[in-house]
Amino acid sequence: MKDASKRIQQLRDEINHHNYLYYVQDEPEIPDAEYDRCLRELQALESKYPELITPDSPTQRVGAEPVKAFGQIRHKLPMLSLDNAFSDEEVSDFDRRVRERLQVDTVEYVAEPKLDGLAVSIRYENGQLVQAATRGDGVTGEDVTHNVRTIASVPLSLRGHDYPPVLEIRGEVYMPKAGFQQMNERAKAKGEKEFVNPRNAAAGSLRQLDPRVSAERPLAMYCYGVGQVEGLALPDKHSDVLSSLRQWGLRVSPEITTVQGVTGLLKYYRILGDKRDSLPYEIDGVVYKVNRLDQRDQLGFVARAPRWAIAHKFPAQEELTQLLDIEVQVGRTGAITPVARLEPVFVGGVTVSNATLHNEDEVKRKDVRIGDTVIVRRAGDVIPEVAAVVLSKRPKNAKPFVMPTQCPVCGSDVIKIEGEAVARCTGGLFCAAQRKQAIKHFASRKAMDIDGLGDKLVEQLSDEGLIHDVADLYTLKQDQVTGLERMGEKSAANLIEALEKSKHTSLPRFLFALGIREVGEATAQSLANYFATLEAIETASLEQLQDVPDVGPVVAAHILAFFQQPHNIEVVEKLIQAGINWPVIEHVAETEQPLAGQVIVLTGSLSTMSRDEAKQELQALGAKVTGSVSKKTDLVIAGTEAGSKLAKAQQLDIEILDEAQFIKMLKVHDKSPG
Ligand code: I6G
Repeated sequence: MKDASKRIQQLRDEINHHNYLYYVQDEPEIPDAEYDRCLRELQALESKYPELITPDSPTQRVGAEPVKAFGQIRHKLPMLSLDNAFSDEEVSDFDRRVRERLQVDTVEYVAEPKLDGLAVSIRYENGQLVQAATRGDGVTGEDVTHNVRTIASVPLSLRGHDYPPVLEIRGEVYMPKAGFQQMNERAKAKGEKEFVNPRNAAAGSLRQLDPRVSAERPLAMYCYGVGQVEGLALPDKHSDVLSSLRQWGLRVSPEITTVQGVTGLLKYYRILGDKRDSLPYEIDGVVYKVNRLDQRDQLGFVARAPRWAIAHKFPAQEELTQLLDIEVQVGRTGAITPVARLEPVFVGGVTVSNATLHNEDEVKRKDVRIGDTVIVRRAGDVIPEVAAVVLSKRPKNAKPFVMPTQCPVCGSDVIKIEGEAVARCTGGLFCAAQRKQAIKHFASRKAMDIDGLGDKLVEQLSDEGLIHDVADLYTLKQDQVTGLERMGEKSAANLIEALEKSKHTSLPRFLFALGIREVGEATAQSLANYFATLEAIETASLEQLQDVPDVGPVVAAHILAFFQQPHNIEVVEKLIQAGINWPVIEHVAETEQPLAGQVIVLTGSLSTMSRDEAKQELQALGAKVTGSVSKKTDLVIAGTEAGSKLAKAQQLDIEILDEAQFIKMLKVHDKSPG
């Protein structure tokens, strides 16, 4: 027992020390795993000797029972509020007033970030955390001791021995941006309501009756000052007080610094403003405080705000405004995004009149309706978004959003496949919004392989109005192309030649080139194998499409929707008219294909063909080519330098062919190259 007691104390000291290095110094010394090991050892010892548990043990952050209601705590010293400055002039005025009252030429200030969180006061008696309260109305706050104890960066006991017997510290509890994002992503995945911003999330988390809930929330805290202090005099400068707090294990922002005069204040404001987006937490401004405490006493207070401090605010990142309408935008890939048209509002430093609503599910989840008053948020360079609706301000005639069934750009059907969040325009080949993307894909190497038709040239040809859809490519004349940026006679002639050459293709390549959603190379190959002709694919039913190996309901729905659009069919016909052709595929029923149902893995490099070519050969014989070896694999084809996949195949006793055997197999099925 004596040994256990000694070890328990040792572990507690060690854990507290590492907490200090991690949270206060921001310089962890040991890996997380080692820290966890110490904590687990302590937990094990304490459960064996429960009589040795003390409230300040690092294992005792979460109290056992939820509270029934929040108690009220009267602050021994009021928690003040701060005056605000919104411009450089207002900061200059503040500095002038301070200098005049103090009758000095220049003043030393401490400049600090103003975190967008929740102000709290935490009381330590003889170094032990005994109480924590919210600011409340500044005189009385709520008792949140049980929840503040769960915040890992708040020490349960102070470091060292030279702290005042009574020390009340003041600071801001906040939720780091990363933690906020993760929490909201989790809430979203579960279909739960998300928090509007980290501040609300911090407030909601601190105001939990059950500390186990708070403990799950990623809260943190920075101290910015002191309240009641008894039994020991503190240093006579604020900057030194903050250093003392750090020494006692309390977390103080590393961004805090001393500056001289108004020039120093404004320079700090600019520097922190530039850093704002890259900080791991949200700040809504900076706070300037006179550094010398005797000067503070001289300056005193007006009403509830000190004359010796002021908050210099950044432009707000959230504002209220009216949602006038919801329109939809069609993206390059056909994704249809609802966009809020707003009564223009100044937010995040710019005037915002449009904000994204992401997708239909988001609109439903946030219950956004036309006519609502909404919170618009613009943080940094991020696209402005409608963060939430103010339901109490909803007018009676607020109108729910209805996703259009026709694309507003090209009139094709809009479909939303079950399980997908995004609705899409199905006029991929024709829709002006998707034009450039469709042409780039069509020309790409694995599609029509049009040599020399890169992304830049597609942009130019589209912007010059020379092509509107993929079929227009085949109407291009050399003299139309000559004279475009970096296009001389020779390059133009080469392009026309490449276009001619591309006309001789294969059905799988052509299908892939159409850019039907979810139809990649392998699916295109399977469709060609199964149906043999384009007409058969164009007219296939949903059920027939699903009979193709690898084509499930989602892929089938995309294919069906694509060929149901008259505009897409028109473009396909224009392409055939232009002379696109492919060798006739002898129709082979899937069951008659020699490798039907076989799952094959290619690994290592082959000397006679590329992996892509080998894959196509195998798929043409009905095989399914996959990327990893498993029990479901029937055959592995191993070229030179085959590594772990070959080893796994040997281990699983799967049949393996080398390149020579593979070529022989293709020959047997009359599919050998050359
Ligand atoms: O609400 C506050 C946020 C940050 C503050 C504050 C602060 O310093 C960084 N400082 C004081 C003195 C007060 N409120 C009253």
